[in-house]
Amino acid sequence: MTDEAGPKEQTLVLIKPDGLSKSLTGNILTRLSETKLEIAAAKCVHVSRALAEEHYKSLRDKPFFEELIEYLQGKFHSRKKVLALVYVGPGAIRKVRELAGATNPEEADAVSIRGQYGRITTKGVYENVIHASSNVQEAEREIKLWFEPDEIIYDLYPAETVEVKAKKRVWVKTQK
Ligand code: IDP
Ligand code: MG
Repeated sequence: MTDEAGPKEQTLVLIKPDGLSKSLTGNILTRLSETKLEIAAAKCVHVSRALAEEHYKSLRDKPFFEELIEYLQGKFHSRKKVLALVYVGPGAIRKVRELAGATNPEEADAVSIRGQYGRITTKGVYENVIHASSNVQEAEREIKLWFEPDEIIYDLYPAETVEVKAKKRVWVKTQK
């Protein structure tokens, strides 16, 4: 449950499958902690094709789109998942983008996260270990795509309670 008013700015961060497969999670989170932003949500996600396509829908017409979708789904890596996080705080979008570095890891500042850890594959995919929202509108769209309201510790956007009738998996009760 959330009970506090949301902070001023928020951004979606994804540690992509290459970051997880290369055991870079700790390093990347340490770099992100330099921003002094706060983590307001975090979870591991098995990325469906539909989620990957929706996330990158603005790139649908690019020649690298198919590889990009497969990359985000972890098809090229041992860890077929991403770590999704919401960072909140003043200037969150700009601060994380700066730390992430340029999209092309070979053009990224050498000490940025993508400069340090990214690469271009022989297939031409930019494996740049991290996603970061690029502006306020994209941050809102992406955070709402990856997280439900109660998975975030702040009320970042207006939410409502609706009645749903749905099946869900629960833990099997074991006898003690
Ligand atoms: P961004 O991640 O820096 O915001 P976008 O243009 O939104 O960059 O592209 C999304 C992702 O698509 C990039 O992070 C990268 O993995 C991949 N990508 C972007 N441009 C290219 C390209 O020209 N060739 C191969 N992959 C690309
Ligand atoms: Mg982008």
